[in-house]
Amino acid sequence: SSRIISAAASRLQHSQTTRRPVSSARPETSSAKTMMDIGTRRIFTEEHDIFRQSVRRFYQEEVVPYHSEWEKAGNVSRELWEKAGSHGLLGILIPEEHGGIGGDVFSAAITWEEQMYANCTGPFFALHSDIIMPYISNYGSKQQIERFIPEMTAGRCISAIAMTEPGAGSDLQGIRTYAKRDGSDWILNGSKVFISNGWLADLVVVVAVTNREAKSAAHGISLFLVEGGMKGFNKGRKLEKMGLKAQDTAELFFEDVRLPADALLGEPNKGFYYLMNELPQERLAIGGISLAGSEFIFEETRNYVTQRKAFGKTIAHLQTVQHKLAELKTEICVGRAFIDSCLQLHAERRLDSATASMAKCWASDLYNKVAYQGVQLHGGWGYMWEYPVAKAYVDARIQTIYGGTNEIMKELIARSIVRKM
Ligand SMILES: Cc1cc2nc3c(=O)[nH]c(=O)nc-3n(C[C@H](O)[C@H](O)[C@H](O)COP(=O)(O)OP(=O)(O)OC[C@H]3O[C@@H](n4cnc5c(N)ncnc54)[C@H](O)[C@@H]3O)c2cc1C
Ligand SMILES: *[C@@H]1O[C@H](CO)[C@@H](O)[C@H](O)[C@H]1NC(C)=O
Ligand SMILES: *[C@@H]1O[C@H](CO)[C@@H](O)[C@H](O)[C@H]1NC(C)=O
Ligand SMILES: CC(=O)N[C@H]1CO[C@H](CO)[C@@H](O)[C@@H]1O
Repeated sequence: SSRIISAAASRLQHSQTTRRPVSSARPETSSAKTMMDIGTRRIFTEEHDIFRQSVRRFYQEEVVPYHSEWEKAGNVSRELWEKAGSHGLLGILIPEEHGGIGGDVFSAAITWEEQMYANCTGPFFALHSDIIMPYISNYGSKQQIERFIPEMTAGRCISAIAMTEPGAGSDLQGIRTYAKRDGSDWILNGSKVFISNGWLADLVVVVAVTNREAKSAAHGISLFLVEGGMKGFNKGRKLEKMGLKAQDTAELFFEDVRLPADALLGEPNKGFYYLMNELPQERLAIGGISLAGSEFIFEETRNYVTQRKAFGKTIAHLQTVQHKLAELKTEICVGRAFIDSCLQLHAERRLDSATASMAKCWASDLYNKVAYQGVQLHGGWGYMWEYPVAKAYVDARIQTIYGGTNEIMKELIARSIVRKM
């Protein structure tokens, strides 16, 4: 019997070595030297590493040196968008035949992560590329795709999506913005608030009621492509926010804006259905952004405590500090495993709404926790704007609110639990 066991063991060993030689295994975040190391995580390949290197360089050269100036101005430059376009950082998930890059979700995730690792939250490329462009690519007509997608990929057409109104956020069915048919045209009336990229936007996907008599509000909502410069479309002020200082979050006003028939995206009264279809990718992006933000702040904090001295030693010598770092690292690595699993599922088109909601909810809560503890471990310096941890503290705060609040995420998760009862 020992012969049988050893034969089985050798077969097992053989199959393991042929499957994946141990020497080429990519370390996971938990055993990597730092959480931002290139060449880690089994979801990526060497091609992804090369791409990550170029994205990292882009952020260091084109974004970091100018970000403080943009924070003061309340918006990034248009030039930056065009540079991002020429580096192939926009529209990664959009098929090449539609004018996008035709990349995979792992490459898109690299751009989310590298932006957070550079601690620069001004340009909301992820919203443009991975949230808005899919609406046009998936539901747009041939003409709409040809007209907008290549310009968006090039960064010459900056986009926003306008759902939220002063009186309706979580309850999207409560919106009042109304588009009335007039012959083959539409006349759009209403206002939107908290619109990311809103100030710079050349193109806004506007969510409006088109049938007030629908059997439920969800059946009477449509999406419109509204362009900057259209008569009656006015941008209000850039809103003064707690964080995301370089992000141009704005108010938008529509006063009898005459829209041609081809401004309608997809079919009339299907808007709510389109929104529901596309939200998992938005939630995965926020989850991925939040988790990468947590990793960056963890590393900033680790660096700080190993340099900062108190009572004759670095504060990293204190066991309470070590335990806090151990706790945060464990939670981040647990979160990383889940986010990477969601990326993998999404690559296989198997990420469902409840799972994406878990990613968004968990990772954004974690980001807030890591930022809170990071500030605490930095002491008074953590309260100073010049330290990335101070920026992260306020930038993390929005992640639990936009893209559907975490309370709404729990509603969606819960629905998938009790449906089976
Ligand atoms: C910086 C920033 C950027 C944004 N970018 C955009 C954008 O680009 N486009 C866009 O359309 N919108 C955007 N938003 C809007 C954002 O998505 C909304 O603020 C968010 O969905 C919450 O809506 P609300 O502000 O109306 O809050 P409310 O819906 O009024 O919620 C208030 C509180 O009530 C809770 N609540 C509401 N309903 C329920 C429920 N059923 N169960 C339990 N709790 C509930 C909420 O969770 C929250 O805690 C942005 C907001 C900010 C601040
Ligand atoms: C902000 O955007 C405007 C265009 O709307 C532009 O003129 C300005 O240069 C931008 N600010 C900075 C600091 O780039
Ligand atoms: C749009 O609103 C204005 C004033 O708020 C109103 O006079 C006008 O009739 C509205 N247009 C439509 C098409 O409802
Ligand atoms: C560590 C790090 O990348 N810090 C950068 C954070 O962003 C600011 C610009 O807002 C840079 O000046 C820092 O170098």
